Formats: sequence, C-alpha cells, structure tokens
Amino acid sequence: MSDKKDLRFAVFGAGFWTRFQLAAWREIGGAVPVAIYNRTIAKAEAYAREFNIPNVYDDPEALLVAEKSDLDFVDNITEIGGHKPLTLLCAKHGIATICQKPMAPSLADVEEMMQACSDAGIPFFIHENWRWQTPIRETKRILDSGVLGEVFRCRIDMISGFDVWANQPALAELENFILTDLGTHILDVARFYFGEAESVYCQTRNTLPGKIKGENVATVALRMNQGKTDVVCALAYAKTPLERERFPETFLFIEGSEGSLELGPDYIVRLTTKEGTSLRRVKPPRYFWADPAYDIVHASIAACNADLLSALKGESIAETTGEDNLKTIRLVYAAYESAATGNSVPC
Ligand code: 89V
Repeated sequence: MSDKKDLRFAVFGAGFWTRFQLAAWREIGGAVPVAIYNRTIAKAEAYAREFNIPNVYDDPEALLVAEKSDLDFVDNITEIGGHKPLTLLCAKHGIATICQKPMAPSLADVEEMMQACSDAGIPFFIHENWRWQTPIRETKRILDSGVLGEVFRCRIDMISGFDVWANQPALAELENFILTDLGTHILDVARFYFGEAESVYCQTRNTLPGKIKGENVATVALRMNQGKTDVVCALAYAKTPLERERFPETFLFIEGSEGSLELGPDYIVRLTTKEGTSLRRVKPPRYFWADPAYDIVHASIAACNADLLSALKGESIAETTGEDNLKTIRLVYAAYESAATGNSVPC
C-alpha cells in the first residue's frame, strides 16, 4: 500500500531484471511505481498488471512529459544500449535517475552522461548491487575491524559455468563482455574493500568464439590500498564443467599479517588468527520473489535500492553515486587497455 510520503517513480525497460527490481522496491517500501515505458509495449503492460502500475508508454519522452510533475525519479532498467540515451533524456527533463550497471559501453559515453546530469543538477545513481551482498558486507566489516593486520593480498574469484546468456541474450552481442558485465561488480567490490587502485594488469580471452562476441575470461591484477595490497580477480563465464555450479557466489581469500579470511561455498566465512579459526555462515535473506538461481544477487537488489532510496529522500549519501561508479568504470577500461597493450596501466 502506498503512503503519502512514498516517492513516485517511473520504470524504463521491461526485461529480465525489471521483475526483480520492482519486487525489491515493493519489498522495502517507500517508493511506488507510477509509470512504465518499454519499446515493446506488451512487455510493459504485463509488468504494469503484475505490479499495479497505472500508466504505460512505448515512448520514454512522452512518459516524462506527461508524468514528470508527479515523478521523484526514474529507475532505468534497460539493457546497456538504453543507459546513455535515457540518462540524457532524464537530464533534459530534470528528473533524478538510477541507472543499471554497466553505466555505458565506453568511457566517453560515461563521461557525457555524468556531464549531462551535473549540468542539469539532477541526482544520478548507479544500481551497483554486488557490494550489498550479505557476505561481502560482513567481510568488509571484518577487514575494517583490523583483525587481519596489514592486508597484503586478496583474491576475488567469480568463476562460473552458468549459462548467463539464457536470461540475458544481449550479453552475447557485447564486444566488451565479462569485464563490463561482471568486472564492474567485482572491481567495485575491490574498491569497496581497498579504495582506489594504483595500477592494473589484465589478461582476457574468448573461449566461446562464434557463440559470443566479447571476452568471457579475465584475470585482473590490481595494486591497491596505497600500494600495500595486491588484489587478483579471476572471472569466467566459460561453460566450464564444475563439480557443483556456484553461480553467482563470489569467493575470497584475504591474507594479512595477523590473520586470513576465506569466503567459500555456501557463504561460509572462515576467519583465522593466531587464536585459531572461527567459522560462520553469512547467508543472504531469502525473498519469495527471488529466482533461486540468482538468490544472493536478487537479495542484494533490495539492500542497494534501500541505500539509493534513502539518498533520494535526502536522508543520506548513497554509496553508488554516478561519481563513485565512474571510478569503477575507469578501472574497467584501464583493464581493457592493459589487455590490449599487454602492459600494466597506471590508474
Ligand atoms: O548482475 C549482472 O549484471 C548480471 C550477472 C552478474 C548475472 O552477470 O549480468
């Protein structure tokens, strides 16, 4: 049920992620969808019926013109190709907007989007949810507690045989694939833990040529934390046969002068110090609307939306502002530069 103080928003896009984004908004409360746009209007109509959205459009500008006096923000849940044009449209109409990651297919596009939002004076956020996963938050808390001492290395692995293209076929068409799709998440987690990188070295490959256009395997080495910490990220969507598919779990191994921390399968966090090892299971909340195959990711959508909602209400500063995410995107493109040149790239 909507409250007078609920923020009112429009949805752009009616694809795979829209259902979970809308369910997460409904879960946290405090924001109600009042309009939805999709090029193929039948898909928007289906979501409008499912989520009680009163107004449906097949033209985003018509939506903004008709609804903007009544809108607090737009949640842009389109594929990557829709991110720049629709962000520019929100800037033109002076409406705050949340955009899915990755922000855009090139650094130039990202910078143009940032400029347009800044010129228009509109709040601009990126829906970057990975850092909101429960075990990722818990490992950050442990890192910040100092119990590991000087952290000199961190391994972040997200290696999967999952058919990610089944629900998101557009990913097969991307010239830049795994570093933009998954690398944005994982490099954002590295920044969340250790701040900005000083240099990046990256190697990529495509193990599914003819089936997908971009790289689907990437190994990224970062020097971070004022040179004190080396971070190695191993990423793959390679249809590799695995004993047990763990998509979309992220695994960690962190080494410090006073201890080590491991995040392994089933959200088990092992913390080892001179006193011994403690073991805890940090599982994500289980929402009825989440697709079990994406449980931890879908749960993190609710936490990410809650952070953005609080910022949209002026109650706090969001973690994943456009400005903050620009730093993640710059790292992604520095990784591409390294992969292309074979050199380590200073950041
Ligand atoms: O969250 C995402 O951006 C997805 C996934 C991580 C599943 O690849 O595309």
